[in-house]
Amino acid sequence: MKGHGTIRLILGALLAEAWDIQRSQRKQEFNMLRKRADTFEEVVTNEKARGGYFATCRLGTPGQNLTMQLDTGSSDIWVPSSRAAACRQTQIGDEGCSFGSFTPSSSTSFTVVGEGDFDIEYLDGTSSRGDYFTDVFEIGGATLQNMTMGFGISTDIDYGLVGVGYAANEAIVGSTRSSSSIYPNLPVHMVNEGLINTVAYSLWLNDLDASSGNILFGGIDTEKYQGDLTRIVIYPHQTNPDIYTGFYVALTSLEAISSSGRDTLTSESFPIAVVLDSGTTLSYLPNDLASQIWTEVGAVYSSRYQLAVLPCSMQHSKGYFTFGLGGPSGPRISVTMDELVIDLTMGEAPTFSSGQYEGQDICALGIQNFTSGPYLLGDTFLRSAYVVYDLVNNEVGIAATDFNSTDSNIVPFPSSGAPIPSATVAPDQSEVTDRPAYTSPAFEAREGFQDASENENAAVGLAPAFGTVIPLFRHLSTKMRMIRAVAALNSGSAVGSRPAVRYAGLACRVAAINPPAAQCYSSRLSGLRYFSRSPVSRASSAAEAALKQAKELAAANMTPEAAAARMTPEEKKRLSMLRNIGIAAHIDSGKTTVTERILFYTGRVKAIHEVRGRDGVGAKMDSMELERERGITIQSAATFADWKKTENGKEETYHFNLIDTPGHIDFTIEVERAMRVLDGAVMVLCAVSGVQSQTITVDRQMKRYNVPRISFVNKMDRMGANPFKAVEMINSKLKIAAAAVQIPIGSEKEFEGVVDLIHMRSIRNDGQRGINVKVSNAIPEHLKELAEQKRQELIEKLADVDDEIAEMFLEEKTPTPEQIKAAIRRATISLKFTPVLMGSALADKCVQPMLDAVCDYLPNPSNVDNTALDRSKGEQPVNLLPYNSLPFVGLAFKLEENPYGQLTYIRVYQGSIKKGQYLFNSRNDKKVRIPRIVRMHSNEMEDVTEIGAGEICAVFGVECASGDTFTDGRLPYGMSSMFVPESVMSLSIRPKRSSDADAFSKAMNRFMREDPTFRLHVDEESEETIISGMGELHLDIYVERLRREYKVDCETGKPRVAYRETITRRADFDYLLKRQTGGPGDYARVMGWIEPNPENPETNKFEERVVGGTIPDKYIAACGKGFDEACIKGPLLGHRVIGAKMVVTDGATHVTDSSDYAFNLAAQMAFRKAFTEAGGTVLEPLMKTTITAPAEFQGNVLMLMNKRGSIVDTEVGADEFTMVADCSLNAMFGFSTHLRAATQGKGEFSMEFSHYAAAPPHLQKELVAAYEKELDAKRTK
Ligand SMILES: Nc1nc2c(ncn2[C@@H]2O[C@H](COP(=O)(O)OP(=O)(O)OP(=O)(O)O)[C@@H](O)[C@H]2O)c(=O)[nH]1
Ligand SMILES: [Mg+2]
Repeated sequence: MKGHGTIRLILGALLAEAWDIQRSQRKQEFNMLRKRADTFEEVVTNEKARGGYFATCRLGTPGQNLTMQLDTGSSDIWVPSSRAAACRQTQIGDEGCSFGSFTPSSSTSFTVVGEGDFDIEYLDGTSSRGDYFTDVFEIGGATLQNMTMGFGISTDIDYGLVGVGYAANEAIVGSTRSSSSIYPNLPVHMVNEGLINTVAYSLWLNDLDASSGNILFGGIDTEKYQGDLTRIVIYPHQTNPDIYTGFYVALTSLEAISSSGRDTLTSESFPIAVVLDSGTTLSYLPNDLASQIWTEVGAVYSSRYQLAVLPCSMQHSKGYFTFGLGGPSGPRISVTMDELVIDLTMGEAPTFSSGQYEGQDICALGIQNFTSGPYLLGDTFLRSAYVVYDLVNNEVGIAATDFNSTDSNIVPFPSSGAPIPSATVAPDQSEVTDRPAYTSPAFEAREGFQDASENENAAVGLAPAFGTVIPLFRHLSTKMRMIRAVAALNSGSAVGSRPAVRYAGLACRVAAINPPAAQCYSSRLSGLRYFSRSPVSRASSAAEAALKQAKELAAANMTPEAAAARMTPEEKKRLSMLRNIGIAAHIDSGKTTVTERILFYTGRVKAIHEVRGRDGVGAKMDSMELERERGITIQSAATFADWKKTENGKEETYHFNLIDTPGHIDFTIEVERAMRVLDGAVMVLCAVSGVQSQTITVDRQMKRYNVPRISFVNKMDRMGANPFKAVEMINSKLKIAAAAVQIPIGSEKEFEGVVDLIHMRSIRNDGQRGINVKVSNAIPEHLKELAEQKRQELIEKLADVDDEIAEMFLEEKTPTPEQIKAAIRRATISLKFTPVLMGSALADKCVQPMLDAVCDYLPNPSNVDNTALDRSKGEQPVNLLPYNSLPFVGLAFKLEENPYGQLTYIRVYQGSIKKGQYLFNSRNDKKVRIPRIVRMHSNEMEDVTEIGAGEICAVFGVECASGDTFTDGRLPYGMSSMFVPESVMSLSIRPKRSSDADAFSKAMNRFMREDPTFRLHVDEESEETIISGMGELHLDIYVERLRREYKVDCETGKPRVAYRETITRRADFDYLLKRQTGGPGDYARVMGWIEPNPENPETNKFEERVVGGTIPDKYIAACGKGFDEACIKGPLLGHRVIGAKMVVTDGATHVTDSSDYAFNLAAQMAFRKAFTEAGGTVLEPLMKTTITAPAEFQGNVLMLMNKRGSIVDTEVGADEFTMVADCSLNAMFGFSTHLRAATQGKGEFSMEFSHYAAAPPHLQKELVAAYEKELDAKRTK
């Protein structure tokens, strides 16, 4: 059958014309060359715009050229009439279809044999009707007299078809037409005419990027496949075992394989009768199997396109599927992802407008679902399988296609009924009747499928040495790789696209304007065609059903208003007492120390242990051995606690979920994800240093996720402590209104407590570890004036951000403590203000008032806006409300492996979950059972049976990715993901002992799963495993963890910098690619210029300004892809090129030798050649480096810095100075040692990526020379 799911486009007449001329000239040559005795070979061309393989045929006397689709799913040849209405759309000149159509009056041998008897309809609802006629038909050099064919007078398909299926499947069979008997169709006629020996042929479609393949009548070509050709039986007609109607074979297994593992996918329907159908663009499998495939690749169902779609970039995924046919010992065909990601359009690809793939190009997945048979293996499968169709023995021979084949070794079938040459029969085919139990796979491979990005930092799977084999990719020659790489960019991006050539609708929408789906797929099948089941059922696929159900639900009594009205007073109370908070700040400001006090005062820990404490125990929240040793936090840790707050003599219990985050920039992702899910934060500042470099980073993160904060100035016991400086710095540097709500009583060593400016009272700590809080209405006499002044400042600041206070201020009224508190709460929650508290965690002073402030000023879950994206409404944002009675929506924000298994942290946004309940991952609609729910207390956990709306918990046994949304299946919601910063540093790594390879790859997989800023890839050239991350410390920690947690000692290379390349001025190019290699050559000429991209120095741009069509559009797209490809590996160092623009203005083509490939290559070469002239430059990352050290070392530090970068700012405090410099990352390796030496170990520094800038000339020279040497070494190897 033809084109189910075919993407058809109305091609411009120009393009079609060029194509036709080219094809007919080539064909003549070809036929003369390739004709062999007993076999006939015809080149078939992959017409992506029409979703099928086309051959050029000749009809009539004299011959009329027609380009016709080759279809193993039907059995008739038919041609459209030149007068058919469908042809008017694509007409060239006055008459005819662009792919050719038939004019009977111009043929002297035309004879009508069945007037009005021809009537065929295909599975996608398209049809053709008219007469049967006989005439001369030529294909592949074979001429057939009196071939019976259909004449499509009334058709909605504008090209002819050559059906090569069983004759018993002809449209006429079983119909009530006057001459309803079988006639010899093409393969049978070829045998009857003595042209071939048996009714059999082989089909080689080659890979998606190759534009052509071939059909070989009467033989096989042993050069076109790899491994053994295996024979399996074709299923006969269901009710009559003597009749064969289609190429039904048994699909008996399916495996998904990627770098992260391998899954066996199962189906209720195994063994599945699948039709091998070259006329179908995509493949269609039963729902249960298709949905597992979608889960593996992260495809989503688009109701707009009525297809499972995925980002086009998934074509780079290194995962693949292995199809097992004909039982356990039958042929196995692997289909890689680059064969399964199909462009939706020939022009600009549509993009996801929201959701997890927002902004990415949309492609169709090559495997779709049908709710019932016939299931089809179409071109997306057949390209990877070399198939021999033996219609006499009712067998097919299958082997993996050799994409790389350039040779031919044709073996004809010796006689009629001879078995397929060189093929062995699959044993145990009878075992295919065993139906395996349907089980949900663990989706081990899913993670690996997602490794689809193509940049140098991307994880593209582990080196084969570490247990991952990536077949198919490994035997490719260099040329093949080139060609594949072209396709790798084949995402229909904006390059040179003509807006007119766009997505034109699926299957049957060429002529009709937006027909409803049901109409589109309606079945009007005539005759006894066996593919008669209407795919209307497809519209009610599982995914759509879920969306429909969700819509109904929304309409029902599930509105937030309805839920709010139903909310019980207990639930209202529960919510108002809940706080989800994070502690975030600059390195070493005392976050973990503060958290330890919180745990102690709330009774969660019995004793306080210090970070780097003498007792050697370490703080509760720094549970990792490495954290305790180094005295730094590496991973954020979650805990929960109940805080009893007393207000006006009344005690109330608040429930806190709390996350302590690391301060070091290398672990910034931990802060990022905490901020993504928390409702409020405590920003800790050092009383001496105030706002520091990391405070600024953390501030940015809080702002990114709209997180309200209170500020806590810690270390008030330190020499030089000055909380007011910190307040001033928050105002000036973070640009957020801040005012102290306390002032210190005593300072430095004499620091004893604070004056609460709101109630004008003093607060001191008392008892063991300050466990008691003593409040007194007496303010020390010497502080009264300062307290009044600071209270006034607080009110004035509030007046700036709060209308109510502003009004009172104007009216010169003094607000009451309650009014002040209410105003602070309003202003804090609306992100306009932060109240500043102070104390000393280490000295156990004034932590409790900070906890009261968390209750007073930070929001409860119902005070913050959390939104999800409604997939059923084009990803429209919808508010989530933390009511238990609403359907469940939660976000998995962090994954962690612990001794008990995979732990997933979930923030529950609405609804609740119970232990044992099922949830659905909204990314892939996969259902998971939640066997265990816990609340985390650092590395310990407490089991709970239920968790309510607004809470944070962790669950076991859930396979997902960080950032996945879970629902209870009632809402089609997803949530936006978080920001993941770029990594700037990488190093090569290798386990010292080869026996550690398994443990190494296990560890790496885990680290990547847990930490999105940690990436791994294998350098294709050196085959080295390269890890990359946020900095030296980040990578160091992982190497150390490998050693400790996995007992794997590693050798690491020198840390490397992620350089970039760019151009600085315009340079013209005129490049001619002309190669002749015996067969068809390569010819492309491109002219234009390259220049720095004026719009964005970080991105590249391709522009087409060709006038007069010297380069046709399709080659323009190839040029664009060539440019993109050239930018991946820059000419200077092989690093990515950024900020370049290529403009193509002119060029030339050759009738036979020009191709996408040639233009792609020409554009690449042109770019590379012009690069030097355009001032090609190496860019290096500059790091914003902040150094703080005692003032006496300023001179030393200045000397250190002079060599490394330019100083941006220096601030000299009482006894410390802070220097900010933009430094070359390259110069900063080993800096900590130098800084330690220069400051007697008292200096500190932090580093954060700032921007890319030109590397100094001497460094560029050095780098380029080293790269060239490396290349030379490789060439001579
Ligand atoms: N003098 C003084 N030192 C403190 C205070 N609070 C914490 N420290 C010390 O500061 C150092 C860092 O404390 P941590 O609690 O680990 O700081 P952190 O912010 O959690 O550090 P990272 O998580 O690594 O960013 C430790 O040596 C603490 O003992 C304080 O109030 N006063
Ligand atoms: Mg810490």
